[in-house]
Amino acid sequence: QRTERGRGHYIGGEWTDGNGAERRSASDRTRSDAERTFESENPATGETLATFQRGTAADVDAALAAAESAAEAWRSLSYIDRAEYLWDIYHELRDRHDELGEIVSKECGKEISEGKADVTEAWHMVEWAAGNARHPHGDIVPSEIGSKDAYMRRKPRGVVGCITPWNFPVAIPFWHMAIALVEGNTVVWKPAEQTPWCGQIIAEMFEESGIPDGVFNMVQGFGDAGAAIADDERVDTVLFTGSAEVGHEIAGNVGGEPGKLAACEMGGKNGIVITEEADLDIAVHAAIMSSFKTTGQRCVSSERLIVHEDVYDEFKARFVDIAADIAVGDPLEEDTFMGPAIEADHVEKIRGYNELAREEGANVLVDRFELANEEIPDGSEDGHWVGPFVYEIDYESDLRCLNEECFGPHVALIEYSGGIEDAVEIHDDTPYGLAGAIISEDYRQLNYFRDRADLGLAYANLPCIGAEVQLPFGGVKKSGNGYPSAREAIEAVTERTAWTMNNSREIE
Ligand code: TXE
Repeated sequence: QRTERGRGHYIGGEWTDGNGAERRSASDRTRSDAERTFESENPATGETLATFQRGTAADVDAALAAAESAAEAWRSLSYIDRAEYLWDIYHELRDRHDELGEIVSKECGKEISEGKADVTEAWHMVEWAAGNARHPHGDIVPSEIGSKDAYMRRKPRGVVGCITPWNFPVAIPFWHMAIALVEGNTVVWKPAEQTPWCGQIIAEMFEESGIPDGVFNMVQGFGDAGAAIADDERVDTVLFTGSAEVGHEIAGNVGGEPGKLAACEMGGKNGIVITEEADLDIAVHAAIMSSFKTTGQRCVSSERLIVHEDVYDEFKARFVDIAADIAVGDPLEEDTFMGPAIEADHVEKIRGYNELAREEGANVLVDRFELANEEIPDGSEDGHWVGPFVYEIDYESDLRCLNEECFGPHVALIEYSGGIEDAVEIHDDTPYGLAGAIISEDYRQLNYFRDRADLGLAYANLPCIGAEVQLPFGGVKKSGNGYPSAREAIEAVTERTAWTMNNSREIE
């Protein structure tokens, strides 16, 4: 089988495989070809899609130099002129929606409608960021002195480093980059190592848009390349979406550098509260979607269902019935609900959390972790298959299975008694605080949850998934440290200048 070779990194308006000796240190030159490349894999089949160049600190260095030298000319353009390049990409995303959606499905295993939704979300973000170029970018405020004007004006921070995960390989990069670019920053981006093909296509879109050389740069590779971006003093803002471990490391390092900012969005141990006032049709739908869509691999996926004792038995019976029967299979088939996990290591991580739950006292209700042979699509035996794992467990504060993110189709049912305050206490009893939902017909319970639960994204009578680019997207506690995404990212990629101007000849 022929393996396609990726085009390498996109730096300063050129594709490069990064093997140029002039940009390599002596130790880089002695590395073997195998160490310089990595493979993108189809998680549903295990087959290699293409081989890509593995970026090094030297490649990041070249990309940052290109971004720095393009910065002055780029920030001098008007917002509207900068946005023109993004509008080009917006049309491209729309025109190639289905084709790109299929590539997302192939490279990250999402079932096809979700693959396409990833592209839809990307164009929503680009539309918002480019449209925002025509909106006000500051404030005019009253001054304490009659003859004085007082403004807040925004200006770009400079070079923005973007580091993104594999689970939304098209949407999340645009959540970071579209705003950063329209606001006048130049960008160095590292896509996730699991989805370099999507990374290459996005870089090609920027190339075709005619954006000036060096404004957008992309380096393929692993965490070492990500760290080289995050640690470099030429980077003014780091936008990161990924694991809590890496996000906190980046935020911690950046915290030691005055003038540098990091905005990081990490995972969650999200919960859905189903009260005694819940409509159970809505509750079951919301819980199924939130637990199993994207094979549980969304930062907002739910791994805890906190259910009132009055409705517990009925909810459990209905939820378990559907989970036991969910269609796991070929992500390119329209009737598949759940595709595979992203990679072999991740299957082992999920296995570990399923076993941990058993050790910690779980009563397992559905265990489809090892799929039956007939469930695995023909010719896909090497895919990274996992099925739903559902358990009930007596709530205890320090159980690891109720505190740590599994990032798979692994979900706990927890029965509670008492009022909404008791449910929210359990809900908040994790180190994370990203997303959560409440299912209830009582507006007092909804409002209590909205106002008191520790989270950044609260859903009422909806699945605990989905995002609106017009709203902030991020969390509290271990889940968030600034907003690298959507509307609020504007704060991380701009400086505010307080401008006061004397309009009279009087000297104060
Ligand atoms: O994340 P990483 P991974 C969670 C989820 C998952 C776990 C690990 O629990 O199981 O994280 O996933 C780059 N400096 N989420 O390994 O390692 C890396 O190359 C700078 C939740 O995918 O954080 C990739 O581009 N960069 C999450 C990006 O960081 C580094 C989505 C994310 O990789 C780096 C993904 C370093 N030291 C995982 N190390 C969500 N919020 O949805 C790695 N990277």
